Amino acid sequence: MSATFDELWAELAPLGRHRPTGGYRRFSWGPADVEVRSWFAQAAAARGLEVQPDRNGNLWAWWGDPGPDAVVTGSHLDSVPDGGAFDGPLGVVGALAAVDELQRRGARPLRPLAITVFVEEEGARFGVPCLGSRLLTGAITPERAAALTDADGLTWARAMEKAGLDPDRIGPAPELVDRIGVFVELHIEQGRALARTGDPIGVASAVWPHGRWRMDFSGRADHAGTTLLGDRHDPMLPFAETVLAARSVAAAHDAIATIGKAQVQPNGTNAIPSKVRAWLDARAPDEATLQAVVEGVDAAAQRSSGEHGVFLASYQESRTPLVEFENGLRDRIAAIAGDRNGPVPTLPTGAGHDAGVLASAVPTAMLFVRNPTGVSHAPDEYAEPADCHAGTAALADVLAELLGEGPG
Ligand code: HGY
Ligand code: MN
Ligand code: MN
Repeated sequence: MSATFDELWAELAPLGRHRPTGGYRRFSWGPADVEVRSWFAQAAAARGLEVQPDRNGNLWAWWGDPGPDAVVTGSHLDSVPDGGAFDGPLGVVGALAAVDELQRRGARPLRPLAITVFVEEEGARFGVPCLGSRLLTGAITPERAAALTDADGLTWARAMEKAGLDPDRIGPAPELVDRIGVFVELHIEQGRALARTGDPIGVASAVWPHGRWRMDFSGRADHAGTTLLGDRHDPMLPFAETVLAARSVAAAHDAIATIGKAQVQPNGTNAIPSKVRAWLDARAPDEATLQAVVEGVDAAAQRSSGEHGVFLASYQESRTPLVEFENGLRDRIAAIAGDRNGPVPTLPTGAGHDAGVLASAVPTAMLFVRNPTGVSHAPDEYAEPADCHAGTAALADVLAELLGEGPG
C-alpha cells in the first residue's frame, strides 16, 4: 500500500505547485484545479471506481452502485495561496491507496464506497470555505453561492460554467446526502499535538467554532505629501489598529484571531488610501468565546474608525458552529486504528473541514496524521511518509470494518 500511496503522491505533487515559493496555488475551477480533478478521475477509474460530479461540482468516485448507507471518505484538492502539499491531498491520496489495499485483500464490501473530492474547501478564490459541502448539505443558499466573486469579479456561477458545469443546478442534494451512511476524512493535523504525544495518528474530537468577517474601512483619498495630518481620513490607521486589536483581544480570551488578507485602494505609495478591505479569521474553543472575540475586535475597529473620521462596514462572510464528532463513531474509529498503532489519542482542531460541515447531516469522523512541525497553509507543511502510510493503513482498516465483508 505504501508503494501505491507513494506513486499516487508523486503523480499529484507537481500539479499546481508554484515553483518560486514551493507552495500550491490550486484555486477552484482554475487551470491547476482542472488538472488535479482530471488526475483524480483517472486514478479513480484505474481502480474501477466510477466518477460522477454532483450538481455542485464535488467529485464522487463510487466502488459499487451508488446506493444507500454508503461509506464515504475523501477530502479536497484546492489550496490556500502557497499552501502546503498535504492539506487536502493526504485525504484523497490516502483514500485511493486505502481502496487499493482493500482490493488487494480481496475485500467484498457489503456497502457501497465513495471517495469524494469537495470543491472550494479553502474558500481561497471565492471567500466561503467548504463551499462544496455547504452547498451539498444546504448550509448555504445556491443564490448566495452563485453570486460569490473572486478577486477579478468573476462569479462562482460563471467560473463553474467555464469549467463545463451547469451553475443553474447548484444547491442541496438530499438524495445524495441520504445515501451517505458514514463519512471519514483523513487529514494532516494542522498543529503539533501528535508531535508532542509522539503518536503517528489521532482521531478528531471536535472542530472549534470559527468564521470569517470582512471589514471595509472607507476614508478619503488624498495626497500623501501635501495633506496635513489633522486633515486626513486615512483608513489605513484604523485598519492597523484593528490588526493589533485582533491579536490582543484573542490573547485576552485564549482564542485565535488573524488578519491575513487586506486590499488597499488605490494602493499608491504617494496616495492616502480611499479604502482598506480586510478579513478577520477568528476561532475559539466555544461559541461564547468566539462571539466575545468578534465583538471585541469589531468594537475596537469601530472606535478607531470613529477617531480617524473613517466609516467602517463589517460583514460576516462565513461561520461554522462548534462541531463535536459523535462519540460512538469517534471511539470506534480510534479502536480500529488502535489495533495497529496502539492507543490512538483524540484531539480537537481549530481547522475547518468538510467533515465538520457534513457532521450536521451524517455520522462523521476524522483521522489525523502527525505533523512534526505543526506548520500548515504554508509551503513548509510536511508529514513523514511513514506517518502518511500509517494514516492510510488505519483508514483502510476503518473502511474495511465499516464496509463489512460479503460472502466468499
Ligand atoms: O481554514 C481552515 O481552517 C481550513 O483549512 N479550511
Ligand atoms: Mn486548509
Ligand atoms: Mn483541509
